[in-house]
Amino acid sequence: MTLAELQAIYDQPFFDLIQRGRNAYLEHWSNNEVQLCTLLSIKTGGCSEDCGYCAQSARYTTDVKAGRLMETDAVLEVARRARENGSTRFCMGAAWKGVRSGDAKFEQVLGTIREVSKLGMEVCVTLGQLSLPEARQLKDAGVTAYNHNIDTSPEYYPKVVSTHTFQDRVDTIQAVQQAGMDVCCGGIIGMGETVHDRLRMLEVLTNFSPAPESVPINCLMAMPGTPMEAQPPVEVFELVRLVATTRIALPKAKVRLSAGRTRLSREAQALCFFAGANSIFYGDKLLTAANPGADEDRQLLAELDLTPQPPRAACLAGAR
Ligand code: SAM
Ligand code: DTB
Ligand code: SF4
Repeated sequence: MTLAELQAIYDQPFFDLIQRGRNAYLEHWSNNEVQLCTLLSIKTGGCSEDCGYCAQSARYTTDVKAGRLMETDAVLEVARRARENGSTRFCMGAAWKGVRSGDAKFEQVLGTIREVSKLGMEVCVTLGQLSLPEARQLKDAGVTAYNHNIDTSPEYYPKVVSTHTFQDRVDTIQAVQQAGMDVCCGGIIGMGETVHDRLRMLEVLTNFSPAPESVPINCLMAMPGTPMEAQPPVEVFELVRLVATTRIALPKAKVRLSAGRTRLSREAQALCFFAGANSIFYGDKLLTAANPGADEDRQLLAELDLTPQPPRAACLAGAR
């Protein structure tokens, strides 16, 4: 899609926009299902990169304590619990600039993935930059999707990060596509960017080939100690508009209402679901920051008559 097309969609009267989002959703998805994904930070903090929003960067003094790479058994325990609680996707994140074949830590993660993938959930990892060999190894180990966000427009990106480029992000995404993994790619709003930047980000996403399988929309969680600690919260109707526009532009993608739900009212979240969001992070913690409690989310979904999306048949087939 072109920027002008996206702008025209976004600028419609609010209720026309969310109705179109709902219609695009109904055309492509089973009615009223929301995918539940659980996140786990398997390697927290101490990251070499300077992403201005991130509490895990070693460059900022934040509340995050750097940790070591988690052992496979400890990860498996969390993954099993996530599955028992109803999650059908498990996403493991590492605060790394990237990964390289042959590196002992990467080998350890591959071993962990081989075990987690036996549980019958979609397996997602987010480990930073990689090239084709690493992408192929991840795919062979059982990863179904790789999360790597472009985060904002190409123009605004250098204001957010200086230690790698927007093109570096795109190169990693291309390697993931070449290896045949699903791409999970979205961004953050509320970092001081304009609506134009948000739509430019969507323009880039719609021109990926293939289109991303899922699109996380994060609202900035202003983490104390980061350069963005004083950013004001996102305007809720701007979030709903972006969700609807994403749903219309990428009708087959899972649109994941991601970080920042702790600041959203139940009513605001309901509007996001109506506009086309059909996935959330589920469980009390994101990577380092808070998420609504699982009980609270279960209750909200029940009151809205939303049901958890079942796991994909292909994932169940591999399950023990
Ligand atoms: N290091 C890897 C990378 O940069 O891709 C993986 C982990 S990184 C924490 C994953 C994503 O989390 C980022 O791309 C960003 O979109 C999101 N994120 C991190 N901190 C955030 C914050 N404070 N608020 C909202 N989203 C955030
Ligand atoms: C994504 O887009 N959001 C998730 C996941 N992909 C890895 C991470 C959100 C992180 C929020 C801040 C934190 O927990 O530190
Ligand atoms: Fe490191 Fe990823 Fe955080 Fe950037 S977003 S500082 S690469 S963990």
